[in-house]
Amino acid sequence: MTDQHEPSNEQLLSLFERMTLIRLMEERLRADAAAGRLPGAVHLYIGQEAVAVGVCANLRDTDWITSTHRGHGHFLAKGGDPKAMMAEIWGKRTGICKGMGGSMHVADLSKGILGANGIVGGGFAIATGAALAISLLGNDRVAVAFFGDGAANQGVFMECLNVSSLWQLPLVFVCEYNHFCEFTPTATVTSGDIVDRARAFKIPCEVVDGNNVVAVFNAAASAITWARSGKGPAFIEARTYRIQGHLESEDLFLAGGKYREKQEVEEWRKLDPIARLANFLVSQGACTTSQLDGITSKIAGVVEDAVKFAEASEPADPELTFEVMFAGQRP
Ligand SMILES: Cc1ncc(C[n+]2csc(CCOP(=O)(O)OP(=O)(O)O)c2C)c(N)n1
Repeated sequence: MTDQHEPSNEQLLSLFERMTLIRLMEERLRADAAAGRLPGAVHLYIGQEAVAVGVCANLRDTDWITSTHRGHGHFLAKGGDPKAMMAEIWGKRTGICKGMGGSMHVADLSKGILGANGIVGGGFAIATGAALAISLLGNDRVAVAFFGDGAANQGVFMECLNVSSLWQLPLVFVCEYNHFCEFTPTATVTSGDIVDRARAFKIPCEVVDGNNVVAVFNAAASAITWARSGKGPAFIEARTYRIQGHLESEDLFLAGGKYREKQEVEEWRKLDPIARLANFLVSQGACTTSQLDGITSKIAGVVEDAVKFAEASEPADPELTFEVMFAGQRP
């Protein structure tokens, strides 16, 4: 697509901070889900933080993203408010959707976050529509569709590859190849390589190590520059791994069954994107371990404040249900 855009040390530290925010928010959600304190399901993004952060670091507030059911990382990476996200997941009226959407629907239009989505593949057409709007309005925004390797088997993916290429839309597809579709290893339900589907539509593609935030940042910088300059869509496949279960209560679904080996998870833990970035920064002399520890402690405080805010907030207003479900017309 275009040449390299290496991040500065300052940018690398900011990537570390944003990835740490996602990780600590989710570690806390994990603990609260296990303790039965959260209403509804949570799908955690632990291990995939480099993808959302590496891509969104190249975006502006005015750019659009669509997300998935595993959407906390995208929301925070794009600048969503941690307190408002936490309160939403807790089902509180101070949440970003007034507690009506929960984990799978965190959205903030003021930050260009068109929403997490409980419909697998639901983000493709929304992002394509946003990119069509950008194109018709003639501004220099871009739209990014984050999606999973499972979603790539939905038919709408082909439709959106086709029209975005045909109409040269400013759209970047970001496939997060985390190796699983719920409890099914992707390789057992996917023919060929997902990236070849985009290539067939003459869309420029790059496959990157999704646990290396610098690699993702560079690929995203090229893809976003390409799309923003009116050359049409671009495609990134980020190879990563889902460390947590499909959702936090997956043991109830599995009823003793298993779909992967513990050893495999442990091997991927060694490629933890946050630890890798920390090692890189320290080995390059870009910062010291104690500086990184300082960032982590600061973020732990942000997470604590978000939880306190959510806990202290009032539950969602049941009356609002009619308004948001029936667009003002009560049955
Ligand atoms: C249209 C639709 N079909 C099925 C489901 C059930 N479902 C929820 S998540 C999921 C797997 C998605 O896998 P992938 O797109 O790879 O995302 P990941 O969970 O790995 O992040 C499925 C089949 C759904 N939510 N929506």
